Amino acid sequence: MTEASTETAGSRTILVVNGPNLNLLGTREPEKYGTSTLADVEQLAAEAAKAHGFTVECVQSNHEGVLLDVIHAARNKAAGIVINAGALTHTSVALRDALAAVQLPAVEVHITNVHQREEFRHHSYLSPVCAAVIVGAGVLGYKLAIDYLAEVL
Ligand code: CA2
Repeated sequence: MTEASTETAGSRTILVVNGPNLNLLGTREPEKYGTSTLADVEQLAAEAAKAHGFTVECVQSNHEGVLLDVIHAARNKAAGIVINAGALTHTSVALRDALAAVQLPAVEVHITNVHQREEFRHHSYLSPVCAAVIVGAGVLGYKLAIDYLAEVL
């Protein structure tokens, strides 16, 4: 079998996952999260991916179970994952287990510098199973995450 024929159909797709409340981006608390909307972030991600010959699949959900299903499905569709799990970052063993199970390179992104915020935001269940973590770079962090994945994939 040639190398090309072993490639899965979705191997140039990067899954971009946004968790709870990130649908509110650009509509509330601009001093904290900036003025870009979720649609802006998804466009930024798509453009960054395109520059490297990748495409993105973008999903936002306020429901942990939906996020788990999307991560499981990525196993057969995506080459890597960019994830901002929102507050679930600090609570969800289930999301960590899902990321570990799919064995795809993942980058954890946070718009804000969580280490400058409340103590409970300093711990992430996801960081130990992610290849890289980008915090505090604003929405630029999504582009940096895709640049990184394109480099290592
Ligand atoms: O800095 C980040 O990206 C966070 O993942 C954002 C989460 C927070 O719980 C994490 O600790 C850090 C909160 C997402 C809420 O998003 C909003 C956006 C605009 C307005 C209101 C909420």
